[in-house]
Amino acid sequence: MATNISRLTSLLLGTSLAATMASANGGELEKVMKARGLTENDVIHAAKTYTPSGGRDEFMIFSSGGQSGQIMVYGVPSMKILKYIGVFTPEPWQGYGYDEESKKVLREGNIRGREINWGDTHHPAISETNGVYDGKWLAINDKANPRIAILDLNDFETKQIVVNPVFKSDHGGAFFTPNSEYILEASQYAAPFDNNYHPIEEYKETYRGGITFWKFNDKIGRINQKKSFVLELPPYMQDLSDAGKGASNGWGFTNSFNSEMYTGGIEVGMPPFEAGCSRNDTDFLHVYNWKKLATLTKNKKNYKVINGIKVIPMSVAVANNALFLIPEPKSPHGVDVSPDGEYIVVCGKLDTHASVYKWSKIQKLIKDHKYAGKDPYGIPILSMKDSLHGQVELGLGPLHNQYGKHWKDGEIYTSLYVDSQIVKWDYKHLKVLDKVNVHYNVGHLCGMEGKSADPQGKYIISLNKLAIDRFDPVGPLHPQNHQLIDISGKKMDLLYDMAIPLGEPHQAVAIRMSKLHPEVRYKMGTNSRTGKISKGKTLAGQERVVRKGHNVTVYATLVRSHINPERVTVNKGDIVTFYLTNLERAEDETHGFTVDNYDVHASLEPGKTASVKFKADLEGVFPYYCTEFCSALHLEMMGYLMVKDPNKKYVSAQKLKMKTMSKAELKAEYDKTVAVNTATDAVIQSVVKFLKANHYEKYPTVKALVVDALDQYGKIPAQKKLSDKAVKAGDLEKAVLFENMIWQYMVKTADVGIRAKNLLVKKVATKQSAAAAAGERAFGEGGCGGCHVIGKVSSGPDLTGVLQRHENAEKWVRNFILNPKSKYHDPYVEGMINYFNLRMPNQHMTKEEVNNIVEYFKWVDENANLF
Ligand code: K7E
Ligand code: CUA
Repeated sequence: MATNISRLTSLLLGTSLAATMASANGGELEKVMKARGLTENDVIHAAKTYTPSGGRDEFMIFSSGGQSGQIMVYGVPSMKILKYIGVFTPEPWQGYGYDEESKKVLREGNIRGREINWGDTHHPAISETNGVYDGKWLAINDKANPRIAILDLNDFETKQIVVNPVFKSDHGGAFFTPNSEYILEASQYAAPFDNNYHPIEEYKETYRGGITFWKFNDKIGRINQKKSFVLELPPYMQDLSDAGKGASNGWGFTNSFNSEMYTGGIEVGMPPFEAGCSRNDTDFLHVYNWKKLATLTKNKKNYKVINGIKVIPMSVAVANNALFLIPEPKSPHGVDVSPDGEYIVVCGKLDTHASVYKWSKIQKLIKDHKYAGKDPYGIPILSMKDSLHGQVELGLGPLHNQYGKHWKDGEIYTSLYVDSQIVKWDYKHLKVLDKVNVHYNVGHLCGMEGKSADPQGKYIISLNKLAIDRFDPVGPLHPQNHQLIDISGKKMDLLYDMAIPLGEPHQAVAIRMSKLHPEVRYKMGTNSRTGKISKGKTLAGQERVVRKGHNVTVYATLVRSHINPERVTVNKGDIVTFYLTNLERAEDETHGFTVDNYDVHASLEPGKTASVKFKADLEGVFPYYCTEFCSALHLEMMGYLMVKDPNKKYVSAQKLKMKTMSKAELKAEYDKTVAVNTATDAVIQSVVKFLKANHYEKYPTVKALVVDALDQYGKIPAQKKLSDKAVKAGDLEKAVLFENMIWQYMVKTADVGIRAKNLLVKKVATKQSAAAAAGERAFGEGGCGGCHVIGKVSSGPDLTGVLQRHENAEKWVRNFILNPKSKYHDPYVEGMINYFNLRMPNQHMTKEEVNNIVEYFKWVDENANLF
């Protein structure tokens, strides 16, 4: 491995591959490249994206999951998928839609009483402070059922869904204003704001577009629906939006694609929508002052209330100089405000140009009341020519834009749908700089914080619509393709194809990993969906079953490796609620819970309380169990729900006569179990002694493990008491069971304790040289550990002190590893072979690997006291 890295480094430094190959011993890399048909460029791309085991990424990507109604999370540059988060769609792993707490969130998304269990997610957005991503909250829209969802980036869970009460679809959301005051959501397909029927012939009079300004409370991360409002707009089919920032802070921008107000009608012999909607040469960019509009909602005369939300009529907005239109090339798609808010770049699908509008020019026209005309609804139109900074011909089908690190010099990237390219250009000096082919038909592109006030550069991800021949075939429905592009050099460099198997991810947002600080556990008893302590919070010792009429409530706890209680009997027809609290504090100790056949599931991360509820309408015996492989005794983490019919008489089955143990046998088993426990405890004590002697408390990660281990250990005295009590009562059978329980706790303690010890050894040992570290890896990967355990005699001798055992030992060891056979008749080796009944095999290590292993042995000897 180490040798490969040094070779790769020289590759990256530009040494020709052939020369490097010749000088490198073994030629392993060359062999692999040959076998897999990789070019030198492929290997460089691999080195730029490959993230070794345990390695971390620089950016985190939140991608819309499209029709899956979810959000997908992955890392850049590794492109490793980290999570799918249920948003508008049930997600069973996280219990989303299968436990009561999350169902409440999902059901907030009901529309006019109807349950909706899917969403068409398009545009995720991260909350902002001064226009910069702050890593606290994430919002995303559902185009099909106009809704916005809020996720908490503390635990990556969906916390709120709000339904737009007047829109019938939404596309231009979600977009945060620069201090997360509002989330903008523009409608798409115009429709009547009320819920009544209106004939299509009255389209111009009764169908409307609009923008909803969702008031956001960034302290608690929730939309306040009462303080939110809608701006009524003409039925122009509003498309994407962006909030102004910096110079244009307080304003918003929204595209549209049907200023013709065409209404289709293939079935009555009219040309289709696509023809009618693209007749005019220009459509309208909507420009509006949201700060002004917000103050208008303070006075009742400025708005109407429709379906419970305040709606500001266009006429009111116009009268208050808060709404303007500017022509833009026909059928535009993306509108993207520059990091300083001074430029607004619009790309039209049907126009080969990007149009760069300048805010100072727009502002001047507004200030001077210089209008080129008015639209049929009386909205002032500003001159396109006088608002433009300029236009650049980019290619066919420009859609979306992202800014680069050098945005001040004009660096911007645009996707070209029809040309299947990403183009790098200069929006200030209006020239094209570079193009790269993508595969195929790119929609959005995602820069690293590329639409914030502080773009980070480095990478662009191309979110392609078609994958065609890029991946192994999986039937007519192909995966989507996200392509990672390195933009750090002068030329863009396509690095990696990532298959997306979830839905069509329209847009993704990237944030620097260091801005995120997610939790590893909840405060004990937390209802994660509200952030408050659950009324079902149950601590150890408080487990109980409460019956009130037909309602049976089970207060249960889960901890490695049992669910308490383990038997619950109810009557057929009872309404059963299980409140489940995971008592663990240890990181990543999640338990799951389901009752077979009852379609419920909860994911219980450490500290969480969630509940499942169902009508026990099936008679029978239903196992319930933990659904996460949480521990060695995970399979035993189960119980029974027994549902009996109160109107039935059950005849008891004949008892089987089983042979039971004699008193003497029981006593022997008891003694044996106690002896095993005493021996196990001695091992634990030696580990504890080591941990204490080496000041484990100074290292937080080690300390967390020790706390968890002691937590398990602390449960032993209570069990011991029960065991002793059983002995006193003469019930050895029960005493053996309690002693077994003690052993289980000891195993868990030892399991975590030994992990802590290994970690601590690494922390307190002298620092490993690079060669010694490489040697340890070679030792592991070369299979040496199969026979040799450092510090212990295993199926081969202990290697601590091996460099003291022979004359000229380093050379001796080296030769032995490279050619073991040559020493089989050395008296010492012969003795070992006889003792272990094994011969040291030839592992075909390289000289460099063997040198490193010797360095590793030196490090072992320096730290021999630790093993
Ligand atoms: Cu697909 Cu932003 Cu909905 Cu463009 S949108 S591609
Ligand atoms: Cu808890 Cu499996």
